[in-house]
Amino acid sequence: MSLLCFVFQKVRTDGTYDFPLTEAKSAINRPLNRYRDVLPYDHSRIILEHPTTNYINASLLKVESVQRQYILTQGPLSTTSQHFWLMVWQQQTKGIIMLNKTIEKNMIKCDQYWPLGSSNGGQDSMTFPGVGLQVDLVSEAKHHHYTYRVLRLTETSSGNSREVLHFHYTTWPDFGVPQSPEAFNKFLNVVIKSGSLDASVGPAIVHCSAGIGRSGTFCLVDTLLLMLDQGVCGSNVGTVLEVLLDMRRYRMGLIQTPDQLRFSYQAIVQGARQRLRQQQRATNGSLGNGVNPADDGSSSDEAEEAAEDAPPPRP
Ligand code: PTR
Ligand code: PTR
Ligand code: PTR
Repeated sequence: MSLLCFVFQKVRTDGTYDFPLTEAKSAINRPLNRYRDVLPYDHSRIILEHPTTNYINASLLKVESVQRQYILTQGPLSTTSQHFWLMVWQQQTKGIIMLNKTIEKNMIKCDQYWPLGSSNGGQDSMTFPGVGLQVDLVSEAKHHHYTYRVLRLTETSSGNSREVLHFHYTTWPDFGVPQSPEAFNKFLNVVIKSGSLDASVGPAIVHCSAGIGRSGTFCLVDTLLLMLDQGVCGSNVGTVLEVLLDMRRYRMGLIQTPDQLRFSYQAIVQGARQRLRQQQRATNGSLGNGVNPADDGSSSDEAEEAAEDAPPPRP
């Protein structure tokens, strides 16, 4: 067994907790779970305010040391898309991070919960009368590995509305990894720059099909890079594993394969290098010597990619 598989095995044994799952397993809520074996613990589940149900398969994951919070959830079922939007509204979420496609391996892995748009042969608007909400597609921009959408969420009774940003990574297979750490970090940078992960807005919602494998990978990489930014830790193996084991207390099964764990390390290292280069460029710029010792020759590529995939403006 390789070292990586050994380490992953340790994550699975040490990172499996026996917290109660009473609500998720109750007869009335069972049909609201996409997978029988992926459930939110009672202690961290999101509680909806609604006359007929308070349940959704979603967990609040908190990283106290850097004040980051995420809501991890399953890809909505056709019966639970309305609960998903109610959660977005009630939690004051600014950004939704979607890491799967609605159909994978010829199977439906997630409901088409947002309007596809008339330019894609769909509708520009969807209504969810059961929760009194309407969702409109405002704009859509397709990039190589992701699509960025602006949606408008309206409470139909009051007419109050909010913009919600939709960051949809489109090339990450389930139980697989993204094409490269660079492609993933570019996406992560766009999400970070939008302000959707900031502590001043409601928790971002991160989902894939089960809301554990790809979603766990996203959160682990983002948190470790934030810790590095804030000087909270070094990116040594111990810290990465400690953070992952702690995250697994909030939602089960985060990171599903040894490859996803390996990819997390690679993306953390690539993201850390990128930040270092940016810092050194900024320092050299302020010194005005024009020399960048840490530059590995990729800066012109980065500039081109940055231009191609320019992050959305901060609303
Ligand atoms: N079977 C492969 C190996 O041993 O190298 C890879 C692998 C190992 C995959 C362990 C997953 C592993 O963890 P688990 O058996 O808990 O899924
Ligand atoms: N029981 C399902 C399965 O093993 O297929 C649960 C599952 C499905 C778990 C998808 C993880 C999955 O991947 P992700 O969390 O990345 O959607
Ligand atoms: N190709 C670059 C990369 O992802 O490495 C593109 C890029 C670089 C995009 C940096 C965003 C970046 O963030 P910042 O705006 O901080 O430069």
